[in-house]
This record gives sequence, C-alpha cells and structure tokens, in this order.
Amino acid sequence: MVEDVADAILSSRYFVALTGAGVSAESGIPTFRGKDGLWNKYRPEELANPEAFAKDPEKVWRWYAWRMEKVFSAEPNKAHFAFAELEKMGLLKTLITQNVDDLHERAGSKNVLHLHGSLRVVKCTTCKNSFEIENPPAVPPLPKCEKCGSLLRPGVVWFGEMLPPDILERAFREVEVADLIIVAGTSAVVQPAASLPLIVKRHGGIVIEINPAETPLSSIADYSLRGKAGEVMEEILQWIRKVLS
Ligand code: BV8
Ligand code: ZN
Repeated sequence: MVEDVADAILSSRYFVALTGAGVSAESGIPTFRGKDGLWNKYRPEELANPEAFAKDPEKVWRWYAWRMEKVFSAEPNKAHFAFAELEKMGLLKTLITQNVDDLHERAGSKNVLHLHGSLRVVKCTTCKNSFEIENPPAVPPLPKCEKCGSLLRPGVVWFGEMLPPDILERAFREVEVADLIIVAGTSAVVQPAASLPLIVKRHGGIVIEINPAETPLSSIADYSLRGKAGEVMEEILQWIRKVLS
C-alpha cells in the first residue's frame, strides 16, 4: 500500500496536503477530539468562540496562553519534516493546514495555508493592529492593544467565525487543480476544511488518508493508511527516495 501511494505521488501532476491536529500529536500537542483530546477536558463551545471570549476573556486567554506554551516549546516531528522534504523535492505543491501551531514552518515547509489562523499571531479586537509573538502573554492581566488600548485576542478562527477569505479562496483553488491530496491527522468534521478533499475526489483526483482511526473521509479515500502520520509519512518518503535513487 505504501509503495502504491509513493508511486501515485511520483506520477501526480499537482499534489497537495491537508493536515489536522493529528500530525502534531507526535510532537506532544494534544488533539481536540481524541481520547485525551482538548475537548474532553473543555467544551469548545465554552472556549473557542467569540461569545465565550466576550463572557470570560481571562478564562479563554489562560487556555490559549497554556496552548501557546505547549506549541512554542514543542518540536516538529517526522510528519512535519516529511511534508517539508516532499515540498523541497518539488513534489508537494501546497500544504493546507487546520492547525494553529507553526510546526510545519519550523520543519521547513514554505508554502503553507493556515485555514484557522495561528497561535503565533495576536490581534486587536477593535483596530487593525496584529502582530507575531515570541512568548505567550502572562495572563492576568488581560493583554491590551498598544495602539488603541482595547483587548487583544489570539489570531485564530473561532467557531462561528469566517475563515480568512483570501486563504480560503486559495485553498479552494488548490484543491480544484490538485490530482492528489494527502489528508493527514484530521477527524474531518470541521467545515469548510473537511469539504476540501471531496473537491479533489469529485474531479477524479486521488484521496489518501493517514489516520489511526476511521473518519467520515475514509469511505471516499482511495487509500486509507491506518497509522501515525510521523511513521507513515516517513515510510512514504523512504519509498520515494528509493525509487528516485
Ligand atoms: C464557519 C481554531 C460560519 C481555534 C478551530 C453543523 C454542521 C456543519 C458545520 C457546522 C455545524 N455547526 C457549526 C458548524 C460550523 C463549524 C463546524 O464545522 N463545526 C463542526 C464541529 C460541526 N465551523 C465553523 O464554525 C467555522 N466557521 O463555519 O463560519 C460562517 C459562515 C459564513 C459567515 C460567517 C460565519 C470555523 C471553524 C474553525 C474553528 N476553529 N480551531 C483553536 O484551535 O482554538 S477548529 C479546531 O478543529 C482546530 O482548529 C482543528 O484544526 C479543527 C479540526 O480538528 P482536527 O484538526 O481534525 O483535530 P481532531 O482532534 O478533531 O482530530 C485529530 C485526528 O488526528 C483524529 O482523527 C485522530 O484519529 C488523528 N490522530 C491522532 N493521532 C494521530 C492522528 N493522525 C495521525 N497521526 C497521529 N499520530
Ligand atoms: Zn487596537
């Protein structure tokens, strides 16, 4: 199966990837819906949405500062490095991620589309001020905008919020032209991200899923590799290196 996937990648014309929290799991970052997932301890409705933030900004900020700490001190894993290597080889054209960590970039990926924003970005709730951070803010006190004094918020897309239109538009254009997509580490339940692989499928492209568990995507995937992204991506990369050597 892995060699078939490697062959499919080598004969693809336009190969893209969609990743989710599962590709950062082997870096020690908790996923959302897994057994030890974030949503088991907290309810997303309570934290990752504008109403929760308006109701209790300090509670939401403390949760994000904790996640930032985890992400900023984590290291990319073999999955991140494999995607970066496939891009360097000129095989992977674009990496579309739902993740808000920067592990793909830190592994060397250049062409990354963040559908749900990034924990590295903090933005003002009132003016256009938005900037990257090195370290999580110490909360309390609530972080305030230097320009206008309003409350700052994490630069991520919350439930019920629009995805950045330019990024979403580019992601749709990518899957329109893709003839192969690897979907790794996502439970494929969050919209509109989960609809991207269906577009590749609809126009006859190949869908490859990498996930230890079944997902709603499994039934339409051409290949479902039941395993950890770090291990499976490493195997695929080894096959490709062997064929190219
Ligand atoms: C929008 C950022 C509307 C914040 C996130 C009913 C039906 C359909 C849709 C909806 C509905 N009700 C509401 C909606 C819309 C909603 C939605 O899709 N809800 C779902 C849950 C039903 N979507 C939205 O609200 C989006 N906005 O629709 O706007 C709109 C339209 C017009 C005008 C105005 C508004 C916004 C969605 C973005 C929300 N923000 N995160 C933050 O991170 O705090 S979503 C959150 O879930 C994360 O970003 C994450 O990226 C995303 C998806 O999760 P996954 O990445 O898949 O992670 P998960 O834990 O679920 O799964 C991990 C997988 O990895 C598992 O399958 C596991 O088996 C696997 N795994 C584990 N270990 C490994 C592994 N795989 C490989 N290797 C391993 N080692
Ligand atoms: Zn401001």
